[in-house]
Amino acid sequence: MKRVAAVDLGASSGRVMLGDVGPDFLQLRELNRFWNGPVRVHGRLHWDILHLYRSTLDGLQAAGALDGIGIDSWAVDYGLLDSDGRLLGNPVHYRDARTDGVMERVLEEVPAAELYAVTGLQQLPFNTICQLSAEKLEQATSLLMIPDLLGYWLTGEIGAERTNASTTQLLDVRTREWSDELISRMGLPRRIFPELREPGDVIGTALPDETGLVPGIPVIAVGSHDTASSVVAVPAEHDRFAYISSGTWSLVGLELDAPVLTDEARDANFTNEGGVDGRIRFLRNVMGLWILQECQRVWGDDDLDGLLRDAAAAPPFAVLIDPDAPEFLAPGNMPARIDEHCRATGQEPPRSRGAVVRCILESLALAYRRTLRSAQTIADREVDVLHVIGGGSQNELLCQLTADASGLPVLAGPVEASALGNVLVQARALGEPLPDLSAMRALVRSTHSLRRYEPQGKPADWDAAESRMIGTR
Ligand code: LFR
Repeated sequence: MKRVAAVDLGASSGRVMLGDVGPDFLQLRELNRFWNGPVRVHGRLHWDILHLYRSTLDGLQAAGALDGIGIDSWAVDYGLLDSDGRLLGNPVHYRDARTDGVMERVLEEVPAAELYAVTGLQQLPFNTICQLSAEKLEQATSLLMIPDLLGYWLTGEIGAERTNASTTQLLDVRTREWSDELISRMGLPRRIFPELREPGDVIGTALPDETGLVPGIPVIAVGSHDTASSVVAVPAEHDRFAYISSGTWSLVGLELDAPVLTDEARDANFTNEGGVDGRIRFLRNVMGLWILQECQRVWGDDDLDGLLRDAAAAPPFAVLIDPDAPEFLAPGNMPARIDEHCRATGQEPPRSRGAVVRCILESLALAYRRTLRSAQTIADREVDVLHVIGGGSQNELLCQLTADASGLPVLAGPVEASALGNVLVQARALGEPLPDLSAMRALVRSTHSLRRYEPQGKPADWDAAESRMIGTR
């Protein structure tokens, strides 16, 4: 039996979870949960990285003795260190406007086809490559992705874990090494890209004086991209599955053994992110519950259950939006943006909160349907079950609409998929007999109950809705 802590930082909340893992045992207990989100200072959106670190330490200190600590977080963002190993400025939030228009400049340096051939990554305006192009790097000696930065503060060791490094758009998807050629063509200093590490590598030992933790706890690299960790915990029984890692974002796709780098994959903006055990996460970012979260923030309404009840009672297919439209990316007045989007597409804006929520969820379900269909065609892989994991798996209305829209049975759960993937990879590194992903997934299956949603309603209604929906980016 191993006793490990998972630090799992999402865009809207962070948590430290205690994981007990044994041959037939897998259990999580929450040690600390804390707010996370953008902090605007002089017009720039930042992460409050010291609050995240402090809250992480609070959780870890509460755990006492541990066999290991693993850290995962959202991707693409980073901290820069100076030559004394100190943080140069507060990490900037990927939704900040500093990358507006930068992608176009990047593509002038390296045409899209070449960039895709090397990295296999979807074109998103906030990829690290774009952020670095909007950054002053003269004083920087190291770039550390968020989990690597916290790992460095805990242990003093510098490095770059591969699954998260794969989201920078500067890693070669085939060799899984930094692409020196891209780095040089982008005019970026090679010195800032640290040595790569693999999920399961020991980063170092947590420094007791610095951290207040019990001496001798190893900090272990996991799938440090939260989506990589959550895909580890997909409780799949066979290969014919698709997944939606559902939270602030909906990451919709397949797990593959090798990247798909065809023109078709690039045109459909599919990404080939690095997974644990060298797998490929062939997926697309769909805007996700972010739009709903922002509506709730603007309304000052945290009664999600009430909103979902109203949405369930609202008339179906009244209005549809393209959730991937760029105007939904930045924080702001989402209900007003939805109204504007509706007017611009010749639709009467929704009149009640329930109708707005219905519109968001149906539009997400349609985006999932389209993404799942093209993933199967492009990767030439048929699926017969859709796993929905992460916080969004608790949203019953969304799960049902997802089953209806996709025509696939949905298996919902586990909720804490990233934390589970995190503790499983640690447990294996510490010697628990979990030889491969199937063993880890079998353990999740036997210890967590899933909820099944069968497709209902008329498929023709969804066909009609899809033909009404305008294109995606
Ligand atoms: C999900 C996630 C996505 C990534 C986005 C931004 O939490 O990590 O995979 O595209 O956040 O980093």
